[in-house]
Amino acid sequence: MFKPAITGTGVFTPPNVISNAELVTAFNSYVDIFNAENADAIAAGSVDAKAYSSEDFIYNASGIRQRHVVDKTGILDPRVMHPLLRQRGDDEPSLMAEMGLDAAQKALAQAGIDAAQIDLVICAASNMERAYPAIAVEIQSLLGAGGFAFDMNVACSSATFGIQAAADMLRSGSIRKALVVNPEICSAHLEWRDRDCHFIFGDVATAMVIERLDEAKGPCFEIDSTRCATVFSNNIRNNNGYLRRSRPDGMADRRDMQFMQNGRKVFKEVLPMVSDHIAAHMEAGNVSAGDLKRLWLHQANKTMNDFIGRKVLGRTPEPDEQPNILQDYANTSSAGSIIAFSKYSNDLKSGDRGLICSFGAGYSVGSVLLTRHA
Ligand code: CO8
Repeated sequence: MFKPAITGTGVFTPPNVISNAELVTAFNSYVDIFNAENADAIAAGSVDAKAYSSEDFIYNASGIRQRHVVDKTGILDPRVMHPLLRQRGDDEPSLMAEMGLDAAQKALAQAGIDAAQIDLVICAASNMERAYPAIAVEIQSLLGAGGFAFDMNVACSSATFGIQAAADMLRSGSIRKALVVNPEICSAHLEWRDRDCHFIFGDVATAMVIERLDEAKGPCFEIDSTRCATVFSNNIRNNNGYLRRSRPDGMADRRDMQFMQNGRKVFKEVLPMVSDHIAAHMEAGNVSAGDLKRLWLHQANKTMNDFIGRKVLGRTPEPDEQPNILQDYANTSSAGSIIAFSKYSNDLKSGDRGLICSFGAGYSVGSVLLTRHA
């Protein structure tokens, strides 16, 4: 058995930023247009008037101040309300592959290895821009990596489930060096016309190099253990899919073809699931709260993270013990905890322990216990 370690991380951050103020201005213009165009139906009671969004609500409910997106012009145009992305030819890199490639190259540079040494690429994300060929195989080809590649989707938990898959293959010896890549174009499957969720998501890509600990060239994090769990729930759902065309109203602009959630229920049901999951993982790994120097949690909601941090540590965490990035990036699905890990891990000392935990649709929860080697 070989010991796996995360030896490099990379983050691709799209340059376009949408502040809460810009988002709410665009949304409220859309509401004015919608209510004016449907004035008769609203007066007759057959259509509900839409209500304004609010900056205060967004920040207080979620902790989000802004989000990065691949296109902001379409999202902020009240007559469009979705990103405008050009159609790419089949001989051009796909957008997910392009974003993933940028993050992967940064991770490889940090690990100090060449792409040709990689023998597994996993593209782990909450949505794939096409069914096949796998985005991971395209990234493998663009990088010049060897071995094999595949896509996997466990929504917000994709990255931690990807770490477990790669770490287990590395332990058994079936692979030697892996890249887990998480390109998340959340803006393209978010319903920007729904005030309950229009503020939640942003776009980003993250990547991690996972190698044998004894082959690490510099400081790294040994993967001590991983733990994944799923419980079926309809409270976070997207019904888009390849059967759409075959249904009577197949191509209609249906709300359920974008991200839908019952946020309150998710909040109430996922919190105990995550807290219990982490406690069981720590107990199995003989890790006490006092052993943990850092928590890199899924970045969906600040109040949720504050609660989980208190539960895990048994006290209110200091800000640097449980760093949040969601104020700058919003929820970036599987990439969120990895952005936090990438940006807030280099200061840890040899022997320090930490835990990555992601959670979301499925429901799904994945945790990774790490030890720093400096
Ligand atoms: N402005 C003003 N008022 C608003 C707004 C708004 N923008 N939105 C809602 N309100 C109103 C509501 O209508 C409601 O009014 P009323 O009380 O009159 O009915 C009131 O404010 C309170 O609304 P909520 O109960 O919805 O507010 P919450 O306090 O619950 O906050 C949150 C909403 C922030 C969504 C919160 O519930 C939350 O964060 N829940 C957890 C969600 C979560 O973690 N989900 C994980 C999803 S991510 C995932 O799994 C990946 C999926 C795949 C990626 C998809 C990419 C697109």
